[in-house]
Amino acid sequence: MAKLIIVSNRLPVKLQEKEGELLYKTSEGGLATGLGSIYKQGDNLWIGWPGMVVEDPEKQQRIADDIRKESMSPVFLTETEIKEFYEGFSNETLWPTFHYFSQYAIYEQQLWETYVEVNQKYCDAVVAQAGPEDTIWVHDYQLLLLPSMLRERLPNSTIGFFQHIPFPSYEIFRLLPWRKELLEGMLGSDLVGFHTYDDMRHFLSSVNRIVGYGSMHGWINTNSRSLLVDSFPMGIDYEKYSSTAALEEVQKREQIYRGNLNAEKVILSIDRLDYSKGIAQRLKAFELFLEKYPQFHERVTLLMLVVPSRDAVEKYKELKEEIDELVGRINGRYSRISWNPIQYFYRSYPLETLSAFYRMADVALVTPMRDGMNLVCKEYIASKSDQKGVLILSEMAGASKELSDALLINPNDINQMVEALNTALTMPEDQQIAHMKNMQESLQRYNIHHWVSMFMDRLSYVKIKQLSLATSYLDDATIQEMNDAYDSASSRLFFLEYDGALVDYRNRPLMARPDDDLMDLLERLSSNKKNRVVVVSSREKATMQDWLGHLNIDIIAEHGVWIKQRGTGWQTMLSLLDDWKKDIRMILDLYVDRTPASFIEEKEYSLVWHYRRVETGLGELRARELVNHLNFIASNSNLQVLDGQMAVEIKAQEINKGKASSYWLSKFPHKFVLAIGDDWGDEDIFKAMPREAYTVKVGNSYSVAKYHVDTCEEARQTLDRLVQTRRQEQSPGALMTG
Ligand code: GDG
Repeated sequence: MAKLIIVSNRLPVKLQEKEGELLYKTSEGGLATGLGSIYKQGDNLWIGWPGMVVEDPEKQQRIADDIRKESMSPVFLTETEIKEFYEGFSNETLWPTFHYFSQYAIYEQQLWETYVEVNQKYCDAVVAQAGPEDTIWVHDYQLLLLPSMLRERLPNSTIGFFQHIPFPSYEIFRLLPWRKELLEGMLGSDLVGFHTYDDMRHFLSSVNRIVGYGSMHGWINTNSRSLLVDSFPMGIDYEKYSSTAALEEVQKREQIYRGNLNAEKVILSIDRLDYSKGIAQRLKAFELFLEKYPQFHERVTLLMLVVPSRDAVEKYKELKEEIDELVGRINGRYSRISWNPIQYFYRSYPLETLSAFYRMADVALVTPMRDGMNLVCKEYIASKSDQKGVLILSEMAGASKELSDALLINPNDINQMVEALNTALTMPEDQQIAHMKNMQESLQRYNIHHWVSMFMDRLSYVKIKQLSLATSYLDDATIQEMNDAYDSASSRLFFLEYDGALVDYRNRPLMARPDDDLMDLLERLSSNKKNRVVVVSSREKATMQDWLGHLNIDIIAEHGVWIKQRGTGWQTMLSLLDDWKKDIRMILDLYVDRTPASFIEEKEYSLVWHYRRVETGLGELRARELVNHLNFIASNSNLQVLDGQMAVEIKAQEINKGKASSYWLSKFPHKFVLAIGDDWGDEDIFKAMPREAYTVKVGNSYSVAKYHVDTCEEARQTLDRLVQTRRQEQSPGALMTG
């Protein structure tokens, strides 16, 4: 039966060795907490690092056997890998960059290389366990390269990727020296998920600007596949937190702690030690609050838990020192014999204790500078059995997008934080309950099970959609079949689109001149008497004449306005008016004025506005505007607007490449037909072809063509193979003398 394989840097277990005995302790952290409830179902498996360096192969095997019973499989990392891959590239390069602390980021080639190697190690571990039907769900920023590594080894597998931390804006992401490789790594997925819409749009914008793939409603087309990017705000195991909070033992603990704290009101703060969590800023705000509102002295205590994390990394050591100093300073200034304004603990606690703290807290102060989601604030809400309590939440946390009933603050605005504390501590109970109720209802519905099923449903949907969009890849078997059909045919017709199918797109249209190899290929193809080769283009006839006019081929130029049969001159079969051009030209000129680096190409019966060299994003924006504008005008005339590759073209409606191609089909015998095209306009050619024709699209976006190849190079190779296998036909003399 198909299974789900979860892959993350860390397994949800922490391995320790005490006096020769191996101990397995459940690990903290949002991801571990979040997925804890699903990976043990059925044959599901979680692959990751068990949290301890183990070099002895025998011991490694023992660990693998032990945790297999818990549906886990280990990836063992060496001391150096932990240092360079985990502490180094993941936590000192990616983490600060993705949390908008790029001034803390280090860029070291050695760390990057280890990051690549370790991602490869995870890939090997997954490939060793994965069956062809399995779904692989990769998690987080430590494994950004894994989806494309897996795609290479398991091309047909279902791969989802979820990023738990923010995805920064393009302006920040572009600072990374390995930005392109990282994005390409993620693009191996079928579905890429983020917590928020903002993360998603930042990712799409980086993909567009750095890798060059645009997107439509979250779909990215990479030329070889389509994948979806979407947002999935992660929920918590609501039931677990609300039922733990209702336990008698937890209620007893709450009473004991409250008595010990000796404070009327408790403000709670819980985080992993991290500069992104805004712990120092929060302390400063609390200090100012005590200064500004002395009436709360001896009445309010800030209970601050900081869970030790990454303390081998320099920046975290510095942060720990800063927090220690601030707490010392504030307590030194305001403490009384019977009251401490801050109770600070640098350690982690069992769930029941945490739950008692959540119950006890009158206010939860969750003020990260940046946070992908933040689960602590959600757990606080779920633990509030009596619905009393106030959440102060940073608008920089992903959770703020859902929890609009919280007091939302900007963590950089210390005065706003101070006022929010006062508002929270003085909020009437009925208001607290109203807000809490709304938030509880929402979190109950959008819980962790909902999150998992949303992600998995979407992943299945992507797979189905991919199949319905796909044209089959032109594989060796089909090429062989095509060769045989070619071989036995007494007459053959070829429709070959020039730009994008025979020749790659270039910045300037005139730079895409045919190269020697292409000339040679066309000559060889057309020298066979049974072949009739038609090169199809939207280009002007003068250019086509200049470039290909001397060959023994037929040409369709300007979408079919002009045609040239071999051995004859150019002719147009349409008596078209071009008096519309003057008015449209004026509109296009306006767009050139507004869009630096765009330009107009004027053909005899059409006009094209090119935006290939325009700043990414701006060109697309203007093109949308222009298409709308022109469509409005075209609806009352017989003009047609083509939204093409980095160009918008407007032409008379009755002209299209399909109609022109039909002329050849009606006039010349054809026992074998091959049509190759690449873009929107070429669909007309495919549609005009007889059923038995071979129709091939370059690129893998939706098409009526039967087959696709990925590049112009492959299209040329396909033609080359036809000519090569048939060489004997063309030069029988060579055979006789040979
Ligand atoms: C990343 C993203 C995103 C904390 N102290 C103790 C303890 N915890 C548990 C909490 C909570 C988890 O740790 C912390 O989760 P967060 O979401 O706040 O933060 P990260 O670990 O940084 O997680 C984050 C998350 O991934 C999920 O996508 O929300 O933005 O940075 O569950 O309860 N648990 C126990 N004792 C403690 O002392 N048992």
